[in-house]
Amino acid sequence: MRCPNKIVVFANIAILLSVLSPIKVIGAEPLAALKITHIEEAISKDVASDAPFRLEWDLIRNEFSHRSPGGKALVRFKLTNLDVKSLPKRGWAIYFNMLDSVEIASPGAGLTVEQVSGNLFRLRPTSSFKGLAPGKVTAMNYRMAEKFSKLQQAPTGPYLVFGIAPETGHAIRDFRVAAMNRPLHLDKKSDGRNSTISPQTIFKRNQIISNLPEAGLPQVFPTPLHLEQRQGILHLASMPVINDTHELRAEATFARALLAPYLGSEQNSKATPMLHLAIGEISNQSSPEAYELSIDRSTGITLTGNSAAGVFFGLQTLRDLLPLYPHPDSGVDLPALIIRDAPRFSYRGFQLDVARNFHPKATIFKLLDLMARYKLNKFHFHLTDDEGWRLEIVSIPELTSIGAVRGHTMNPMKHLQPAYGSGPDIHDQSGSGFYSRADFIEILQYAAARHIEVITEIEMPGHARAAVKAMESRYRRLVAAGQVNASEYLISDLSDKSKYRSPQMYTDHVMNPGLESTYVFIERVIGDVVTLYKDAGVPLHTLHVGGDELPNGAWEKSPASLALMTRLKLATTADLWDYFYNRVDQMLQRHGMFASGWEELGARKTTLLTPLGASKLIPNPKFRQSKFNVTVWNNLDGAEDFAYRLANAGYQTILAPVTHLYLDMAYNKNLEEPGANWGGYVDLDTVYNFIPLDYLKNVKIDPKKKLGMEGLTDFGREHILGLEAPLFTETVRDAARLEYMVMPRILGLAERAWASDPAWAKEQDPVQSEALRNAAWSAFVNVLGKRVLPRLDVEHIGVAYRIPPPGLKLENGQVLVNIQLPGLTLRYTTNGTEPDATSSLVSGAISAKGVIHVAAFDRNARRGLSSHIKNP
Ligand code: TNX
Repeated sequence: MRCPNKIVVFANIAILLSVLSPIKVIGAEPLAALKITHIEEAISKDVASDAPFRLEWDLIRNEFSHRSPGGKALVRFKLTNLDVKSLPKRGWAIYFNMLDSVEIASPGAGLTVEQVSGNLFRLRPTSSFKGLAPGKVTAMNYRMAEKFSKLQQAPTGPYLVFGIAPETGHAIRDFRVAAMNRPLHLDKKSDGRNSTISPQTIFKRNQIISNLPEAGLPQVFPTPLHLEQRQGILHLASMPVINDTHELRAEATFARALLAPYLGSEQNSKATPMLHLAIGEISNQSSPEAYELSIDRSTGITLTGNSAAGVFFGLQTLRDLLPLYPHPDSGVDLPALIIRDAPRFSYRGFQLDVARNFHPKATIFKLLDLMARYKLNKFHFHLTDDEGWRLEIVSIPELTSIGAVRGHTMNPMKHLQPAYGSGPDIHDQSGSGFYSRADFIEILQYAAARHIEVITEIEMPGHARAAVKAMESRYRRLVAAGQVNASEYLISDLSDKSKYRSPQMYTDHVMNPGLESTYVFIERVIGDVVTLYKDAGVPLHTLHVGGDELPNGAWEKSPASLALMTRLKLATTADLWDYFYNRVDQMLQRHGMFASGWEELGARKTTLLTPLGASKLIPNPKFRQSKFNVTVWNNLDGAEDFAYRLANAGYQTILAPVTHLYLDMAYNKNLEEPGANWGGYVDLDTVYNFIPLDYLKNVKIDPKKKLGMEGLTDFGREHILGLEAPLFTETVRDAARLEYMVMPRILGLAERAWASDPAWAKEQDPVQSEALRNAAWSAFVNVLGKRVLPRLDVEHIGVAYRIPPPGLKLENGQVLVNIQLPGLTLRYTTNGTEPDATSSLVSGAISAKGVIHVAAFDRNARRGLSSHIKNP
């Protein structure tokens, strides 16, 4: 991973971050080590050299007042001139990204902070700035609109621009985010309460987990529907002859690849029983993904699927039955058994956002492999958003030549500006990038071979800034060239005076439904996507057409929208919304597809008469008869039951609640845990605890509010297609971070989506239910820690799953240690250093005195987050 700016973080945070962060943490570098360039020399050559400045940022304090009980953060920038020349009084600015808006820019010391666009801000001198002599330091304070509770809220990707070379950005590599003195800084009452998850709290949480003997653990993950152990074992001495049919050629190849490390690739038909692969009928199971796997001493291995997908997922089960470590010389012993298995839900999805930060094809392949391994079958590909358009559309090259490039420019018609710390360089690998036609076809085929459907998302009408800017640029270029049809694909009304602001702070990012060219554009994109699937030889059933978060106020002062509303006698912009999606739906239908979208696709914003003016989402009566698939993400603030209301109204519903399944939420509130927190914190057990068809049962809602909420009806049940875990990537810049956020939480999703409703979820008695849940949870984490995750280690796939921090407790002068994933190796030190692969093993209570640092390690000696405690 490349990062344009190293963040230097002091002291303990630095150590923690070094485990976690894609941001490279460096020690305090001596000044001499920094490459100091004469900035003037660079400017004269128009070279984007690094800026010879040090920038420091820190939180002064969170402030809580009557007017802002949620808190605001008072923060500070400090700038040190490391150049041999003075920084002039004016004619420069430092750009950076930041996820929060600036509330008060107090122009202290002649500096101010202002928003450029979206999450791009700049620090610049005001008229009272006196310049900054070499070696001198200046500082300014400002306020953020929210309290500071996650490191991700700190600025990222700073760079300096001089007015005399306004297109050249000089990265400020010496950028430091100061350590937070947590209790004082972060907590409302400055007493440390509630501001962190301590090792003691972790210990308490982990106490319900028993360390179970490996031999008795369930062998197959996710839990199969029916498993019957038989007498005896089947011994395979060499690669079996695989008996398959033409439709199962790919599965046979996959089976051979699975077995080869254990048995070599040479077949010996006399010595080894056969592996029969077949498509047949699995009794009482209608799912095409159902399979039956029989392992028998005399007949060998027989795997039958209702379709090839069933056979494929059955092979994933066979993999689970293989020993962890291959011993090619001694062959393989498999337990005699029969497994009859089928998924609980037909939709078992994972969503990846590659717009905010681009992720290369290799990462996608790795993810698809992981999905297949855990029997997930829908890859929702969030390819376009405000900060990037990542799919080559041959008919409209500007979408990627402009919309897939981020870097410094003052001219938004050239390419997009930096976002999420991508920095000034247009070659930043997370800021810029897209999948070419060939790449995308390869991805579609790779997924199809694993029985995964790729659901392509083209975001509209909001979250469309990359496309809006690219099309505006195209328009201006063609107008300048005197072309008559310059506006062919224009999707924004250039005379729009509407005032709105998206959650990502954009004010110019929506497609306009009043322009006919908007529909021409969408039709063209759909047409190109259809061709891509056709060329890949992969069936296309649906396109995800976005729909989320159109801000209030959009379209309202657009002459084009207003003209259309007058012409069609539409009363509100909500009617205009219906008109827009009706047309999009018709286009999809002409291609034989149905529309998928975020929940807003099936929602209508209404206004409650009492209390006056409060807005309420209702299932949109207009599209009830449609085949829309809606991905329901918002289960906050009165919308807790909206997913069920949609399903009850007849919408085909996919549950993706932010509070339980959003993988961009941090695991917990500790500052060093990466991720966002607007929807709460999502630990492994949060995902595990989700009860798909009765989730109101165990979510925290004010009981008074809960009373009026709708549960799922039997009619609604028929419309719940399944579950999806989305990963939005504002804070995910590289593969290691991505894997940390996905794994192991996605395994909680896999279990919920594939396995039957667990007994604890159905049990009505709360005490019983709790006891059942604790036992099931214990088994689950033991399976993960002893079978599922070690297999990835042993196969050297290199998945950087999160290794949790140990729980610690002081008792009778000893330190007790536990861990969320039993099976990981625990090591400790007593001299204040971080444990490494040679540190002492934890083999019971630790009686050593001093500050005890403990960390868990995987089977490749990769260390997780450490915890420490003082044993006086
Ligand atoms: C909301 S959830 C969004 C995304 C953001 C995400 C961050 C949804 C459909 N929209 O645009 O990336 O929050 O968590």
